[in-house]
Amino acid sequence: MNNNRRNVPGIRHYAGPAGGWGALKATAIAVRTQMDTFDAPATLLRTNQPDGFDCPGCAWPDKEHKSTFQFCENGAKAVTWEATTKRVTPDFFAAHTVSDLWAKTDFELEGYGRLTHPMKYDPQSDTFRPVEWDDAFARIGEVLRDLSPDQVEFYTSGRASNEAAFLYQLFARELGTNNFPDCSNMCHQATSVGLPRSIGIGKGTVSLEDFDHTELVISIGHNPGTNHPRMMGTLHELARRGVPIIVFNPLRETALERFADPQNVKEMATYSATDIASTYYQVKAGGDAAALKGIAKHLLVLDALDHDFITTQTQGFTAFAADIAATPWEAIERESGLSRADLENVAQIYAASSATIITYGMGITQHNKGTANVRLIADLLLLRGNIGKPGAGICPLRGHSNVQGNRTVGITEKPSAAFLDRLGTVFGFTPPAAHGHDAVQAAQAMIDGQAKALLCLGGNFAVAMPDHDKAFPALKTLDHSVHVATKLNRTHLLVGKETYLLPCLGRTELDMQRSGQQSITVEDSMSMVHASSGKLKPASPFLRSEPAIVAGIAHATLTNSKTDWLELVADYDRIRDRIEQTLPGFENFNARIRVPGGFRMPLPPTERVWPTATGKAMFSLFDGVTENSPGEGENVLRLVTLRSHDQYNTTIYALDDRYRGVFGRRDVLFMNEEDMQQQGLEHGDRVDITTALPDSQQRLDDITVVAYNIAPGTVAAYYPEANVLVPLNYLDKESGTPSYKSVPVQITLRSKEIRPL
Ligand SMILES: Nc1nc2c(c(=O)[nH]1)N[C@H]1C(S)=C(S)[C@@H](COP(=O)(O)OP(=O)(O)OC[C@H]3O[C@@H](n4cnc5c(=O)[nH]c(N)nc54)[C@H](O)[C@@H]3O)O[C@H]1N2
Ligand SMILES: Nc1nc2c(c(=O)[nH]1)N[C@H]1C(S)=C(S)[C@@H](COP(=O)(O)OP(=O)(O)OC[C@H]3O[C@@H](n4cnc5c(=O)[nH]c(N)nc54)[C@H](O)[C@@H]3O)O[C@H]1N2
Ligand SMILES: [Mo]
Repeated sequence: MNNNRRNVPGIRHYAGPAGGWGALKATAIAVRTQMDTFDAPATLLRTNQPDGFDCPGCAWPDKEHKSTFQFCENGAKAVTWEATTKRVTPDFFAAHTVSDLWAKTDFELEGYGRLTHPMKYDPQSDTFRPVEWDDAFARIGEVLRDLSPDQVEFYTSGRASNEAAFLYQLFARELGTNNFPDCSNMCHQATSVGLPRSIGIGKGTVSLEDFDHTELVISIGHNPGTNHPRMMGTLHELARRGVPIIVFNPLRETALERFADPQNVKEMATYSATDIASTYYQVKAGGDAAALKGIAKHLLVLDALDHDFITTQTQGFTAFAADIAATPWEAIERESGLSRADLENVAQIYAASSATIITYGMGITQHNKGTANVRLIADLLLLRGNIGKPGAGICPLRGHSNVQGNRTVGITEKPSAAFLDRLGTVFGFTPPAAHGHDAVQAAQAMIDGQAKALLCLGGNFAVAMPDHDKAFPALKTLDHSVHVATKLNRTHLLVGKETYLLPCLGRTELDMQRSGQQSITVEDSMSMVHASSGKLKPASPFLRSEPAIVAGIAHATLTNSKTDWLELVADYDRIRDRIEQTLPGFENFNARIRVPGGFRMPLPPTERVWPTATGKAMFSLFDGVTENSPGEGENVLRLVTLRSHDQYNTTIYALDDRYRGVFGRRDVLFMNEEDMQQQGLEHGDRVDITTALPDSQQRLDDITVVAYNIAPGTVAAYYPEANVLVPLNYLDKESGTPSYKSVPVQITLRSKEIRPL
């Protein structure tokens, strides 16, 4: 590392392990700034307990939801952010016009606190004004009835409960559309499309118990120290047991290198830590397919295959093996940025393991060959029979805490005919058969003027999407937008002709309906479904639950519905009964969620039953070794957009990214020193970034270059600031997932003067 670097405000080298005392301190700060400290300990202790609420932070499971409280800094931030004592009241809105609010940062907007009252935008005063719930429902119903159903987009963010999501999809389908853009379209859609083709189901196959029996973990393209913090406990345990953990990631992520477990008294007392990755390969962004092909290539040479499994359980092996054998090492090395010797080494370790788990995240899916990437991971596992045996399997790290459950209960723009049939039979209507819009298609429909209304069950649709310059103005042309939300964000400020802001209860809060206190259910990354019951006093007496809001709108809109919506939400057991009648896997739903820990959804591949078209697990063919669009021009680098340690998607908790050594700012571009030298750049230089794709005019100005331990050829910047650089049509054609992790960019020097903070 170069020791003669200039001093750049807010940029410091971080030398310690992840976790440890730093994590405890950060939690204390989160509590102090957001919550009444008196309530905080009790609230945090209820997270992921049998009678408590499910952590809204991530979808990593807990040991049967029975364990003692698992400390988790980012879980604590998610909880305190929701349970904050700050409020956004009608008085607040009266004092701030929407134009004033637009000038605030995303960090400030959410930082004002919880929404307390249903609001309607008033164009005359340019403010949101309070409205009565029933008036809002009646007017929304009137508008929706007047539109053609396919002119309405029903967005979902994956925090919604199974109960809310099920009612929401029923409502949209009774209205007559399958337009279900959702956060999953920007996230694990490549998994939802790729895995069914490979193994017959779009979900991971491992359970927490499998981690107890595994002999090798290969971790590709995810950052658990920040995004799946409870997974660190598992990785820590494995590392101490001597299980090799091989990491593929262009950035050196601190938590994957060294972690001090705050639950481990000895490590805390002695300021020691555990090495996590046994080997760390800094693959180029988008170079994973090449790396996976390299590993497979050597495995074939070693003949370290499970021939019996391949013969009896799979199809497509011959073509797969021929393609791998024909892929030259030179191409593999060039595209992955890794050496043949390194990849052969991984193949050898893989060959020696009799039970392997491969975990992966956005580093795999958010590419223009995301679906093909996912399938290559499945291929590598199939080669050694690593699906459907203890200690082995595929483990996609899901995003939002219930994004998987949302999909299970019907949030999809491409529903199966069997599901629609059943839904129609149970609820007495004919659901629309035509496929609807995903997230990018919904945005495009708004840009083209075809979509007239947008309903958002949570989330921050416009900001999470690529290409803000196109998406933002499009939202403002809508006739009607409705946002069910806990906190204010920028999407809400993109007001259409008529816009409603409907405040809802969060996970942590007590949900009382006519029959009494309610629980909701969620499904975690490992297909465990369990109940979650909030206990805190709601942020305001005017809040309604998400199921109640959806039912309220549906009741007001669908005047001929055979469903008694208000009866359904009076007792969520009734919603669950309907889910049980509609969907396989929910037998005895209400009884089974009353057992602590809940139950697991059926996962046929774990028993080597493959619900694919052929009844076999299917090998895939990855065309070549590269991404689709290499970009144009000189000095093109590949931009990765990622999350800091202090954010939850578009929610910015604070401006630090402790483990990457960034404090009090987010306007940075991480860059390898070799690339900097080649382009004549210095640490601290200010640059402009432009997208290097045909016809693209995207740019992001005045970003500070930070010398970083990142693979050469790869640069990284924060999401959502860098979303302006991602073209809306730059995506994985198979799944529609935007290529947030591989945007070809060029960098030009703007100023050598260091930007003060
Ligand atoms: N605290 C917190 N928790 C969260 C979230 C949050 O924002 N904050 N978000 C939630 C959601 S919705 C999701 S989807 C997950 C996201 O969890 P992650 O999948 O961990 O998401 P990212 O931050 O986007 O990080 C991706 C990682 O992939 C690496 N990477 C980037 N490109 C490539 C590549 O081409 N190849 C490889 N091998 N690696 C690459 C990056 O360096 C980074 O370490 O986390 C969930 N949990
Ligand atoms: N460049 C780039 N873009 C990305 C990504 C990336 O890696 N890079 N990642 C993508 C991914 S993986 C995802 S999942 C999407 C995320 O997209 P979204 O899910 O749309 O975004 P969030 O930021 O999670 O939404 C935050 C908002 O949700 C609301 N909210 C919070 N809790 C609740 C609740 O309990 N109920 C309701 N109704 N509302 C609530 C609050 O108003 C808050 O402002 O972004 C995608 N965009
Ligand atoms: Mo996500």
